[in-house]
Parts: sequence; C-alpha cells; structure tokens
Amino acid sequence: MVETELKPSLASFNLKTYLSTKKDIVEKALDESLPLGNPPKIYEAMRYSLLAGGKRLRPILCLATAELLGESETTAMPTACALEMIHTMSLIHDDLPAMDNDDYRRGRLTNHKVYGEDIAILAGDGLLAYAFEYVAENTQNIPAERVVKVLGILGKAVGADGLVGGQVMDLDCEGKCDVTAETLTSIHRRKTGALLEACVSCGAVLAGADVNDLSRLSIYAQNIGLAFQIIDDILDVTATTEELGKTAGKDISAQKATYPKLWGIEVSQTKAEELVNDAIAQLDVYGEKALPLQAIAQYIVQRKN
Ligand code: GRG
Repeated sequence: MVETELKPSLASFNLKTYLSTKKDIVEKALDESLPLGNPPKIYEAMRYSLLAGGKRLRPILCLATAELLGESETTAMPTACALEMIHTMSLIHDDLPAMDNDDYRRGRLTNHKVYGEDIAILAGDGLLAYAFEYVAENTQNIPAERVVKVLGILGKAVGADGLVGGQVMDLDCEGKCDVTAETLTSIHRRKTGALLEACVSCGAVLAGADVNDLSRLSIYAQNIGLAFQIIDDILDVTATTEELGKTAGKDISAQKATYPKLWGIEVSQTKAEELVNDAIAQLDVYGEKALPLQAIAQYIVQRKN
C-alpha cells in the first residue's frame, strides 16, 4: 500500500452520505426518464437493466463535476441519465454470448437470459439511441452549443475511439499471453476510461468550463478511469460473485490479459493508488469544492464491488 496522508478535509468528507444521497436522486431521475411504452416488451427489457441498480458512478461523476463548476443538478441530470443509459447498453451487449457470455449482472440474470438475445441486442440499441434523444430534448437553461458539444463527447466515447474500439481490442487479445501493459492500458483507456472521462467532460462542458478546467479535469478522469479498471481486475480475483453481483474469476476462465496477471496484485494496487493520488492533486486548486470528486477518486481504489 502507498502510504498517503489524506488532507484533513478529505478524510472527514462524508462520501457515504454523499453517494447515497446522489444515488437516490439519480435512481428517481432514471425511473422517470424511461416510462413504459409500446411495444411493452422492449421498454420492459430496457427498464430491466437500466433500473437494476449498480453504483451509478457515471451519472454521479457528471453531476459532481457540473456542481464543482457552479452548474445545477437539474441542468446536468439529462446528461447524467444518458451516461447511465450508455453504460447499461454496454453492459447488456458485453454480457451477450457473442461477447463475454455472462449469466449474472448487478446481482440478477443478464438481459438476454430473461428476454432472449434478440431483444437484449435491441434493448441495448434502444438505450443507446434514447441517450442522445434524452439529452437533446431535455437539457435546459444553457446555451445550445454546450448541448451540441456534449452530444459529440458522448458519440466519441461510444464509437471506435471508445467503447467499441476497446471491446474489439479486448476480444482480439483473449487467449493471448504476450499482451503488454501498454496494450492493456490502451484497451482500457477506451473500454472503461473513455466513458468515465466523458462523464467528467460532459459535466464540465455543461457548466461552461474553460480550457484550464477541462485540462485538469481530463487528467483527473483519465487517472481514475485507469485506476477503476485496475481495481476491477483485482476484484475479479479477490471478490466473490455475491460481492460483485456478476461472475467472479471470469478473467481467468476467459483467458483475459489483466493487470494482476502482468504485475501481481500488490503492484497493481499500488499503481492504482498512485493514479488516484495524482487525480486528487489535479483538483487541489478548487479547494473544498473539489472534495466530492476527490473523495470519489479515493473510493475507486477502496471499493469492494
Ligand atoms: C454496442 C455501441 C456498442 C458498444 C458496446 C460491449 C461493448 C461495446 C463494450 C464493453 C464495455 C464494458 C462493458 C466495459 C467494462 C466497464 C466496467 C468496468 C464496467 C463495470 O462498471 P461498474 O463497476 O458497474 O461501475 P455498475 O454495475 O456498478 O454500474
């Protein structure tokens, strides 16, 4: 473990209360964002995965960033919901037999296990398209150029430069034992990091961030994105299926390249902590206002699921 002296203000910040308050608000907004419609089957399948819980880290990151820079929760909420819709889509597709082929996610059966593969693919597609519609139709009280920028950031995070490209590289590397740390990092910067960075960038853009804010926040987000994935790899080996709400030990059985495989668990943990410490330092310039984002960074290396 890296010995880190936490600033007193950060050590005393009540992240548990912050996260649970924000999570409740996000859950309500997500529920209201997607009412049942026709044909009912596809709406049910979309709602099944969107409202299945999860940490809601992505929408919370978006809200916390917007609020750091003085924007309201109400203005950022449509984008926060859209980020969770995109994340949920990626989980539904990731779990499909053609991808990771998993039966459990967020403590319940995966979408295709309940609705079949055809509907699960369409539920993911429906959520992805609706994310963009939802931002465009519901974001209020800010200049339209900011909304256009947000839509562009979301598109880039999903496409071949982001989730899609990362997933392709990940599939290509399965079963290979010569994957380098450089390749692994390049996979995860796209597969996991791009959407986490988009959460922070979108929150910042909605709040009218200047180039200095955007640059600091991007470094913060890239660091926590990579740390998040390193911890995800560690938890895959150290946590149980019950703790994770998804099948533990999957990386070994699918012969995936992982950080613990490359570096061992202890070095992986240390690298994640170093990334998070750098992320926290980036935001010191904002003083107390940055405490939520700094505490979230800390949580990323301490989380148990
Ligand atoms: C079809 C356009 C399109 C894209 C999909 C399948 C795919 C391409 C990409 C896979 C992306 C993926 C599933 C990355 C893993 C990211 C990750 C570590 C997820 C776990 O996130 P948590 O722990 O989950 O925040 P909860 O359930 O808490 O939200």
